[in-house]
Amino acid sequence: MRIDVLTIFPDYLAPLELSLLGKARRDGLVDVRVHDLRDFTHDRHRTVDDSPLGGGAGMVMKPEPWAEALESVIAAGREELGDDAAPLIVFPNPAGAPFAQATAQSWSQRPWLLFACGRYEGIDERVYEHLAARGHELALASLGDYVLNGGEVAVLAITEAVVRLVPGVVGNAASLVEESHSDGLLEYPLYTRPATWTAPDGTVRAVPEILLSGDHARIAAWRAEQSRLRTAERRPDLLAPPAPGDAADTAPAS
Ligand code: 6GU
Repeated sequence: MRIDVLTIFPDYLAPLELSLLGKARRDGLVDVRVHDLRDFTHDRHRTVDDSPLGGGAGMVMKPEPWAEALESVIAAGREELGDDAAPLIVFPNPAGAPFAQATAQSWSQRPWLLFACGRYEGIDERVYEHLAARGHELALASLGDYVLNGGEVAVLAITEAVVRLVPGVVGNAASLVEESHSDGLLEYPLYTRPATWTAPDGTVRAVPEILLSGDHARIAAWRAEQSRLRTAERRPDLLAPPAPGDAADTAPAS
């Protein structure tokens, strides 16, 4: 999988070198390239923003550097991946569709993701229009209902969620099946040895007895029930059927 990231803060993406993601890169499973948007400006101050037309607070990212940068990154990618290669261009944006495990599953099967990190109030709308008119596939993705200063932290989160689903990245594929959200529910509680643990305050805490029974069918049923109870308690929205016309009633954005 090829991943390009366009940002005015390339250093923000340094954690992509670490841990599971860094290993996936070294193993040749993902090829990550981070690009500085300011390299596609032509003025002395390397300007990427300007005040909003029509007035209002904050700054808006100018269309010229974005169009030039995206075109350049796509051309460079095609040199390596072939002329027919086409990225999914992802704009992390609090006004986007919610990024969820189903989105991560879908994107993990893509050969090429291109993340475009906006800052300030956002990117000039004509950049999206231009890309769509040129036949590019765009996705606006949000991490949740709160505002970050820019897309970089979202790219770290989205990339980690996506890359760990790429075959070969997580050693034990079975661990991806049982985790929270993979079946639409929260994960059941987990325990390890010692089966009877004396906490620092002297309280003796034993694991649920069924886990020591060796009865795998009953353990599976107990875990399924725990998942359901936990989901009902913490995330009832995951159990409620979506109302007709809700965003969650339609297929997730690819
Ligand atoms: Cl993807 N971007 C920004 N700037 N803020 C966010 C977000 C994304 N998701 C939640 N808040």
